Amino acid sequence: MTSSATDLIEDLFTRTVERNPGEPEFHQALHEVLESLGPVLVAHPEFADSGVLERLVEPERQIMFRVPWVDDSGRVVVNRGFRVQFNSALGPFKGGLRFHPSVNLSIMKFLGFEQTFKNALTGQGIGGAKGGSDFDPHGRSDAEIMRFCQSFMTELYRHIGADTDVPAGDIGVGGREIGYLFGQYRRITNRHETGVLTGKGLGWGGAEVRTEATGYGAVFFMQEMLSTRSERLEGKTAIISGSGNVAIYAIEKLQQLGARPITASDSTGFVIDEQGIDLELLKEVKERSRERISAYANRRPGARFVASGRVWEVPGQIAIPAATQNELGPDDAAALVKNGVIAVAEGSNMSCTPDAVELFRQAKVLFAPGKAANAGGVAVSALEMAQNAAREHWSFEKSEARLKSIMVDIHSAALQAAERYEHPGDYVVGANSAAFLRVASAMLDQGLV
Ligand code: NDP
Ligand code: 2IT
Repeated sequence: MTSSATDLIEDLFTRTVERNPGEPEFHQALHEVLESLGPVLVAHPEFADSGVLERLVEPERQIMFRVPWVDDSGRVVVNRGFRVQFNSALGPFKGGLRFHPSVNLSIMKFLGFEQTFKNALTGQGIGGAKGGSDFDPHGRSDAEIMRFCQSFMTELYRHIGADTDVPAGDIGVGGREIGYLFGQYRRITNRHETGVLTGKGLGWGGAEVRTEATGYGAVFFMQEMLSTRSERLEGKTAIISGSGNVAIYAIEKLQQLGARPITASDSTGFVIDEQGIDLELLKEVKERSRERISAYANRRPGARFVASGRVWEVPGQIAIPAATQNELGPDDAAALVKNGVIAVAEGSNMSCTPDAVELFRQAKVLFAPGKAANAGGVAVSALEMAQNAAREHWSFEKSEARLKSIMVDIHSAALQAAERYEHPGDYVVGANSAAFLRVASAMLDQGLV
């Protein structure tokens, strides 16, 4: 790489950190992307000349708003709502909503920035955004969830639309929440505008496979990575974290393809089940009765609940973190490597810390960043938008086949870009370079906006 490209990147990173103080997750995501773009910038000097990078790191719009609501005891609660509309060069803003007490502007910006690149990788016409609230859904009644969603949408509705910005789910936002949000949008606007949200119910505009898409997609990506080393999923022991949407459907697809997932977790601890996770029981505990993960071990002979300890210390050949950002640090990576892990695919966004990723690199572990491995969710969201626009409803089989081919394409695009930009086999550099090229080219075509 030439020193001018390195200088440009370092200078931009320093300036961006200075003007966005106190946003560590955003800085981390920015650093990971910028540090891999050197070779692309050398090959395409036109991007530096037109200020594309400076524009890419600044969200197009950031919205923060008050969300007042009343809990079941009659008390007024005030939460903060966010929507960071990061980049719409490739299509309407698109990305999930997260309801979790940790939500703040830094987390929204990191997720919106990542989403821009992820969505570009899918090859579809979708820009990048993220939103949510510091609302904690745990332990709240259905009525409280509904009142919160209605208040949240009462502000959000004016900022979204099928051709403007299309939210979906993320942590703490699943089918139930999307239903309440859609209901309020329809009531306020007097429009049954199916294309305004994705992840809808199957009876009112939702797409087959959207629920399963992120987990299934991560497993398809894992399958592609393994095949580059003539390895197969069959017979592999898999270590999974999380027990929400992404984890559950990663486990389902792993089992269908002959692997043996043996762990699941939540914020209280993890379970280990050497016979292989009982998927029906996990769905019962997490999707239907919304209990803590220890309830799984209580009902499953032979399974153990571990309250303090790290799921990454459980031996396995493949790993899919599927809970939250920075859930896998350097000690965890070292434990996985020591136990012989051969491939890690991020189901959660930015699951691994930079030190952990570096350890995987050194140990030649196949490593897929979230923006590539978990892109299946948003990809099927874009298929949902296409079906809504055409007033169609595709079969499960057709939708799953489309998802699979999108994941195969993302894998080969990342692999080819890694090769072209001097880091063969490095999916981080490959995914960042391929995504950057697509977004940056669109921005260049569209002039200074
Ligand atoms: P869910 O809310 O369905 O599940 C989240 C799971 O992760 C729960 O088991 C939760 O445990 C655990 N978790 C969340 N935060 C923490 C934390 N701070 N510490 C420990 N455990 C935590 O969310 P999803 O499965 O949808 O999302 C999981 C990850 O996947 C997120 O990073 C999300 O951004 C990413 N993702 C999701 C997509 C989707 O389509 N849903 C698409 C692409 C990426 P607990 O209930 O105890 O908090
Ligand atoms: O992180 C993500 O890609 C998501 N939460 C899914 C976004 C979407 O619009 O389907």
